Order: sequence, then structure tokens, then C-alpha cells
Amino acid sequence: MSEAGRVSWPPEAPLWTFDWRLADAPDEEGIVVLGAAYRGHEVFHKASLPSLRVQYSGPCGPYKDPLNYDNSHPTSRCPGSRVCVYSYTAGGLRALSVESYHTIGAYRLTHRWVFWENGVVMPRLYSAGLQCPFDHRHHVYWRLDFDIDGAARDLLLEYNTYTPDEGWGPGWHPFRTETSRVKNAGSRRSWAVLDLDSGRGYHLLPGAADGTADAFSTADLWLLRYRAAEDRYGRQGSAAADGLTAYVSGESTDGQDIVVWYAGHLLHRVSEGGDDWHATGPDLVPFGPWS
Ligand SMILES: [Cu+2]
Repeated sequence: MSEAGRVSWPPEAPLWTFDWRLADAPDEEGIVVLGAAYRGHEVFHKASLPSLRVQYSGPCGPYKDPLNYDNSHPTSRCPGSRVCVYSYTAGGLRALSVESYHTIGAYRLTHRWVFWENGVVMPRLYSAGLQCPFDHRHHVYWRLDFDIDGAARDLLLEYNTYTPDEGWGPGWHPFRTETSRVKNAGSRRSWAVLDLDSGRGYHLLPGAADGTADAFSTADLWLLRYRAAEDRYGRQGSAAADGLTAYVSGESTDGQDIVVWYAGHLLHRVSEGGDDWHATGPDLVPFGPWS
């Protein structure tokens, strides 16, 4: 069993249009967003959460947790479905949330995509429950297959306070071949995907609770050339390894069809107990002439 649907929101004057799907095993990539467009301009070919790994500082795991239809459950907000699509208003802005609630062992997990009327997208994973009484980190990998104004002509740039103006504005440096990167809060490091023809793009801003790569989960961002075979529908890597390093093979990403993977590393201290919800996820913020 699976669930799928189409969003055209707000219905009276759509700002966001996309298809979504929550597939059953063996897929394990959470709710997938397909063909998303904002104000009529394509943003994502596909956005998904293909890997969720947990590492303990004690004798448990590591685990790779599948997010799929099979372990999802209806909630009181949407008792008749596994994927809940609803709109709300916060801070004077309207938002559309597409979310699913999962249980895996003692874990409770909510996977949520929030689409704001101003174009901001917030991928989020919320986690509660204690599977094993040791401090641990949930490593959450989003695959963001950007196709801004179509698949071609996209470029990834990285911001650091120390980078001089190279022609992209102070702080911005383009990456023209595949690479992986680690966060650096000291230089306010963030990233952007730019369509070279339209000037439209998205900033990728690490979330405050997203943590930084470690010896177990070794990067925070991967820049890859799009290859269909590198989309494993969630059967990506293993409990022990994310499997992404093999994709970084020196291919050009200069004005190409690119895919960005982003990892959040959510620390869960056993002293906090299992009842609190913890959240991780970046903010994706549009720039350029969208309207
Ligand atoms: Cu936890």
C-alpha cells in the first residue's frame, strides 16, 4: 500500500504545485515531493529523505531506520490517511504542511515538509522515544534534486564570511565539480543553488539544531551531478555508512543538472528522557525574481 496526491495551494490562487507520494517497502525515503513549482517556476524535480541513521555512544546499533508507508500511522489531525496535508498561518504567513507519523521500535518520528507562501521550504524530521538508554545522534539525509527553472544550468555556491567578492557577491564561491562539505558556523557557512539563466535560486541555511558532521557521519552537504542510478529510493547506504562518497567522482557541476544532499545530526541525550520531541532540518529560502 502507498499514498499519493497532488497539491495546488492555496486553491484559489496557487503558489505551490507538486505531487507527493509515500511508498511502501522496500522503498524508504519518507514523503517524496515531485515536480514542485513555486509561482510557476520549477524548484524540485524530487525532494526526499532517503537515509536516517542512528549512532549510539553505547552498545546499541548503529541502525538505519526506514521511513515508508508500512510504519506510518494516521494521527488525530488526519484519522483517515497516513499522509496529512493541512494549511495554517504563523507570523502572518500561510503555510502548507505535508507530513507523516512513523513508529520504528521505540522511536516516534514525524517527517514534515512545510511550504510557505513566501517560497520558503522547511524540511523537518521530529524524533521522540528512546530505543536504547545511551546518548545518540540521529543522522538525517535529505536528497534535494533541484531543477530550478528546469534541470539544466544550475550552479551551487557556498557562502563564507572570509571569501572575497569573486563576482558572485561578497562571500560567495561557486563549486564547479562534485564535492562534499562540512558546516562551519564560524564563517556563517551556507549554500545556494542558482539557475544561471533566470537568476532564481534557493539558499540552504543549516538549522540551529542541525549539528555538524562527525567520524560516523562525515559530511553535511554533498554536491552531485544528477545521475538516475544514484537515486536508490531510500535504499541508500547502510546503518554503518551513508554510501554517498562513491558518488563524488569529479563530474562537472558547472551549469549542470545538480543534486544536493544535506545532513542534519540530531543529538539526543538520554538525560532528556524519551518524551521530548527533537527536530532537525534546514531552511530553504528563495532569492531572485520569483514573483
Ligand atoms: Cu533519539
